[in-house]
Amino acid sequence: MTAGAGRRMADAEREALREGLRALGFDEVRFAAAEAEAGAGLRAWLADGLHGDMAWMERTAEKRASADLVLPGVRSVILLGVNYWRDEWRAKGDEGRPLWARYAQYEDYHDTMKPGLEAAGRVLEEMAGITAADYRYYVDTGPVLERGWAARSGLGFRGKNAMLISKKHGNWLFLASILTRVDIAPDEPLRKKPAADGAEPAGLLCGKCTRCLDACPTNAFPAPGVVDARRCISYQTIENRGIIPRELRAGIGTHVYGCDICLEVCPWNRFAQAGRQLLLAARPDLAGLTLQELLELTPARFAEVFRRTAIKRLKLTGLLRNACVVAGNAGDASHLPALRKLAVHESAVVRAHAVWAVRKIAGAGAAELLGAARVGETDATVLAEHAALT
Ligand code: B12
Ligand code: SF4
Ligand code: SF4
Repeated sequence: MTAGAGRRMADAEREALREGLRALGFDEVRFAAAEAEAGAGLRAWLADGLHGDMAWMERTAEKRASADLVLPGVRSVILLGVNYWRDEWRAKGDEGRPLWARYAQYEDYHDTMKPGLEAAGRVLEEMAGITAADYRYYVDTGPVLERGWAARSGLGFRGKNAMLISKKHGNWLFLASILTRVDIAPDEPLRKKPAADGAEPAGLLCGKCTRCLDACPTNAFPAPGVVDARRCISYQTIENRGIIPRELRAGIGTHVYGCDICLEVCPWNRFAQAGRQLLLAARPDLAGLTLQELLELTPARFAEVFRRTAIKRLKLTGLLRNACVVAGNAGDASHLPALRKLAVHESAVVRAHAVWAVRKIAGAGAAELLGAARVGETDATVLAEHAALT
């Protein structure tokens, strides 16, 4: 441990640190004391299997519940928010194009925010007299309950939609955190008295509103503030790399990557203003892609269009799978030729969803359209989709 570790920062230093981090591009900078243990909700969520196949959430649960296991001797958590709202989103309709989660209409935020976090670390080192051994920073990827800490720091509150909602920026904030051994006086949470288990309650400033719970097309909220990831479009279209359960496909509508419905309907967004985007790189072109273009993506075109975005991690097969579901839901017969080609794609996952989409569009005529694709099919999952045709 270095000299600055464990030392209480003076108020003036603390405010200078806040300003220094804001100048780097973080729109919100808040502080929380690290002693809290509030893992009960996480443990219940995991025990109920609501995390689906995200085994990494299970593996890291104890660390997520206790910051001291991530950085022994941790005293404070610095919460950082980056506003990703764009004004063009308020006015523009989607003109029937596939929908992309707003957070994904940027170069991958994990990458573009990283230099900001590195710079933040250097500011902290200098101001507090510590070394890199006395802090850890994360943006989404670390074993940290970012929304819980953000609520504790007063950055916002946890909505019934489970999002960290800021009074100023609404639902449109990326979160990042720095765990540090420097002792920084904490900011006040919106609710001054924490719940008995240390958790910030969901829905603190929601009142009687239930818009997000009512709007979710796949009924993914078993309770306010709790998401059953297995039913969430975001999980199914991004995290699940295999077959999307048939009963959820209709609810996916035209969402080709992620879902913003429970964020969009929230009245707290009315105050959101366009972000400074100092740590983001917008990709407005993605929203302009047509469904036909997606269904015809080649490996080379996929690599070119989705370079540096988070979507590249889904890989071409994942995106084609999602595009098939969107095409089935769109019900436009002009997509049938592309879908018939995908029904003989090298990936069984793509084939299965293409067969489903042809059936949705062509109904009784699907068996004839897919006759050639069925010949030679050996994969059990794809055969099950073919069998459902009759
Ligand atoms: C796993 C995950 C998912 C999963 C599960 C979602 C879920 N609701 O848990 C899936 C794939 C479904 C998902 C979807 C989305 N995600 Co996501 N996801 C995560 C991730 C990696 C972990 C979340 C987690 O721990 N979930 C487990 C549940 C139990 O935890 P929780 O919701 O935080 O609630 C518990 C804690 O807050 C705790 N708690 C309460 N008070 C306190 C106080 C203290 C001091 C502590 C320690 C804890 C604590 O108790 C709560 C439960 O009882 C985080 C990044 C991170 N490291 O936190 C991003 C994150 C939550 N996702 C994010 C985003 C943007 C999304 C999507 C909007 C993407 C999209 N458009 O498609 C959707 C929104 C869905 C929704 N309504 O939640 C952002 C949210 C930003 C914000 N303003 O809230 C995050 C923070 C990533 C980031 N760094 O910006 N996501
Ligand atoms: S992101 Fe979409 S599918 Fe997931 S909980 Fe919100 S509204 Fe439901
Ligand atoms: S939509 Fe309503 S209930 Fe849902 S988070 Fe926003 S204010 Fe709360």
